[in-house]
Amino acid sequence: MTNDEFAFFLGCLIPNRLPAIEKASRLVCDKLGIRLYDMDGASCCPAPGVMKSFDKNLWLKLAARNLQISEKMGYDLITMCNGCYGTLKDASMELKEDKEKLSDVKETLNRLGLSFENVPNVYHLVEYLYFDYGLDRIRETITNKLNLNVAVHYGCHLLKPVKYRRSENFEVPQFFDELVEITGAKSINYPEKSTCCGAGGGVRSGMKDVSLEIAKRKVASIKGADCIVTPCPFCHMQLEQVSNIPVLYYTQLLALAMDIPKDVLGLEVEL
Ligand code: 9S8
Ligand code: 9S8
Ligand code: COM
Repeated sequence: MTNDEFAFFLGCLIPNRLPAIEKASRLVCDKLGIRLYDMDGASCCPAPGVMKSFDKNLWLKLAARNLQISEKMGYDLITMCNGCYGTLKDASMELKEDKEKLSDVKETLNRLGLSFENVPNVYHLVEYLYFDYGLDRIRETITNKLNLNVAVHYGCHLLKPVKYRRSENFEVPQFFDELVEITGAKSINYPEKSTCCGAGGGVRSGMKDVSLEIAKRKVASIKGADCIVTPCPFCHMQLEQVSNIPVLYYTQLLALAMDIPKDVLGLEVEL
């Protein structure tokens, strides 16, 4: 259990492509009393489906350099992105569980003049809100109940690998639906709810057509929703390309339920 203070890992996509997600997340965390500290010198996590598939050793060392920054700040690390979570959580667990890997990584970081002693814990903001912060405390901040039907998309790295994730049921998870429903919205079921958005693992860059096909099939299976809600900027960007209903990141939905005005959030969606 932490005391709601974190090193805030932004990753690449949110600051470069989707700054409104950062804005909503900072405002929401501020309301919830969660303090976020910027990580000077952080790099790409690096992306799990891309870098980890090519070179596990380099992947681990680059991830460890980011973990080292959070350790030196004296906080655990929190991220808004499934992919960043996939890398940094899994890297931190591997380093906690494997002494040989840890000493190899330490040696590399030492050569760069960096000391690395204690591997920090890593959280995904959405997982943290549900499993640690708690629905009851979030509920107290909701002043504008939303009358919306929502298609919830979890994405892959929030749920897998199961040994490093916290969901109660990995095939039919509920925690994100519950987080969505405390805003007053209703999570509707749809056939492709548990599938990948089609972007991850380098598919969006390497096989654009296949990637779009997967996203289209997913979105076409959604009926009767006012919007899609995601916990991942990469899924967010991907689904937005093919959706004719708005795609919101979770903290944007929560911000609306906290009655934070749309223009403050930089949101132009009609809901
Ligand atoms: S960093 Fe670089 S490409 Fe990205 S957003 Fe999330 S995954 Fe980590
Ligand atoms: S991007 Fe975000 S997490 Fe992933 S690999 Fe499958 S789904 Fe969309
Ligand atoms: C998806 C990240 S969120 S990656 O493409 O699998 O690395």
